[in-house]
Amino acid sequence: MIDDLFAREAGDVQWLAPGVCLLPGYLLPELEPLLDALREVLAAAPLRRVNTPSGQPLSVAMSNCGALGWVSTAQGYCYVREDPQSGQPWPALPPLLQRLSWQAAQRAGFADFAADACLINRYRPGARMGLHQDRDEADFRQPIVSFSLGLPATFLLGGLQRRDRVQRLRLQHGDALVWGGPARLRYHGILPLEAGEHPRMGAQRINLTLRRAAP
Ligand code: MD6
Ligand code: FE
Repeated sequence: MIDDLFAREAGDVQWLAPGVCLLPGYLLPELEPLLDALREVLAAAPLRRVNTPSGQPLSVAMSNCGALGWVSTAQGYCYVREDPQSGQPWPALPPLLQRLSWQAAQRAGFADFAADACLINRYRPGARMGLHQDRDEADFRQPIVSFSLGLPATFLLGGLQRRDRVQRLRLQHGDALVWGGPARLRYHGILPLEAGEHPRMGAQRINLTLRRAAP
């Protein structure tokens, strides 16, 4: 246990592929303040089910915080300043999330990451995310920082072409994944969440993806 904590404080970094860096348990030392901040954000901008531009319901419920929020509209995917559900600006990015994402990027070798958008995804058992690329941001030199909370999930790490071979990676409660450089446009997804009950988070997985959306 002591070794385990020490490894975390020392900043465990695992390179899984060029540009893909896992920080196991990264969030755990600041978990409770992070959950407090998340609760406040979701009170102002509740999670909601959205449809793809073609009208298919996504199995994941979503919300956002930060200056920009990622939304799906009949015209396609884009970043917008206001929550379409309330007509109000998205809740501000909590300073703790700003710092945690900056620091995770720094540890992975990306200096000066300044997130302006945080997409919040909630998976219940059975929910999944099909293979996709993240390509709605202005500058692909900026990485994406992804935080996982609650039930474990299997992350699919594909290549730059949809048909490329897919590797599997397990994401656990408290993990950070930094994704950038040569990996920035790799296809990826999440397998259907297995049923379970997480001791702190219940029967769900929450993923926060922090991005620099504007130039
Ligand atoms: C998820 N994540 O982990 C979905 N995208 O639930 C993503 O789609 C994602 O984790 C880009 C970079 C990291 C990610
Ligand atoms: Fe993605």
